[in-house]
Amino acid sequence: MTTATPQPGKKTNRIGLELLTYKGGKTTLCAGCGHNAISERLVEAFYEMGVDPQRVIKLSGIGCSSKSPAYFLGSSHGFNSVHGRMPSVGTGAVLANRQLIALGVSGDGDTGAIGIGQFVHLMRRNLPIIYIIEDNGCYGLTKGQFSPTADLGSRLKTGVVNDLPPIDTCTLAIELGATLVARSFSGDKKQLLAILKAALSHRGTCMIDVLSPCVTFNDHDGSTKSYSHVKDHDEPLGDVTFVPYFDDIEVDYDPGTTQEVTMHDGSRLLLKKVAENYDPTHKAQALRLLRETAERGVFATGILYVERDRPSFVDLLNIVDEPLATLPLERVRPSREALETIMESLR
Ligand SMILES: Cc1ncc(C[n+]2csc(CCOP(=O)(O)OP(=O)(O)O)c2C)c(N)n1
Ligand code: SF4
Ligand SMILES: [Mg+2]
Repeated sequence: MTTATPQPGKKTNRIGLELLTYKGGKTTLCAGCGHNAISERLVEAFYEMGVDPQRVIKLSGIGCSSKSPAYFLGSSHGFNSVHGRMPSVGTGAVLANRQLIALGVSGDGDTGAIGIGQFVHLMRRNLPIIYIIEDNGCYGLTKGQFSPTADLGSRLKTGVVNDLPPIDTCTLAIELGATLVARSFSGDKKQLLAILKAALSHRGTCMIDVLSPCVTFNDHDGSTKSYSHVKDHDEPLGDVTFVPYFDDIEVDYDPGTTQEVTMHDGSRLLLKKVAENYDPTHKAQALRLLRETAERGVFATGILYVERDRPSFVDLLNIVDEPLATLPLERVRPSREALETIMESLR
């Protein structure tokens, strides 16, 4: 547990920590990169929710996006893994210590290309993890080649046209079993912050695809992942408001147009609908919406799908509450008699 001696006059959160405690190293990413804005929202979300940074493990693969955990939550645990292999490292970490709050940061290349096999199995397990894809439609770190989320017909700076259809990671995540799926835009501070806070209250896999323009290689006319294109083609499902359990203030909303989802810890997610009759707990409807908006060339943003009551992977495995990582040897090593009984049963 992070200990804090609040300084008089310094603003702190509900566990007595200053915003500074949630920051990380100075970014080495390009100025204006969407990934930097996502790091800033993560700092705010963890601070405002009063999460103890020492309970957090940050996980990533390889890419500009995967470098970004160095720029927030400097006192948390961290594991910068091999390209596309973050899901298996994260699964191991959560199973070894179920008390950890796991935050995975990946890129559209790290997830959609080399890591797609690991990604699909992570999504179907409902492991408690927040999995963010910082989605710029290209391999930023290796100079901007198309990634598998690049839209059909989008153009590189060099004029090369993408002639392959994209993978929609939100569709994939919903189809496979992730229990909170959202899409947002790095430039939409309010929406992204509310989604991150909701994710921190969810018990299961949260997959958040954040459109995050690469200003150096993919921010020109002809790109569908540029700031101007995303701004013009963002179709929010409505306003997302998040009320944490410890901050149960009255919210003024019209029940006819707002859906309330109570999260596991008692927090409330209020989804003010723009799209008539959109129900984020209805899987088929969420998949239809993604297909229909993609056909029109727009990005539906907000909480696309949420399922509250599915057991998480750690519950399914009946893992004891006490972290396996801290159990003493005598409690994890079977006795000689137990081993002999097992050997006997295999004869
Ligand atoms: C095994 C392996 N193959 C290829 C690479 C080269 N490589 C490094 S990052 C990267 C893609 C990164 O793209 P993305 O995940 O979208 O991150 P971004 O830089 O766009 O944020 C590639 C292909 C590598 N590091 N390791
Ligand atoms: S190359 Fe692109 S993705 Fe990488 S830091 Fe620069 S702007 Fe961001
Ligand atoms: Mg990328």
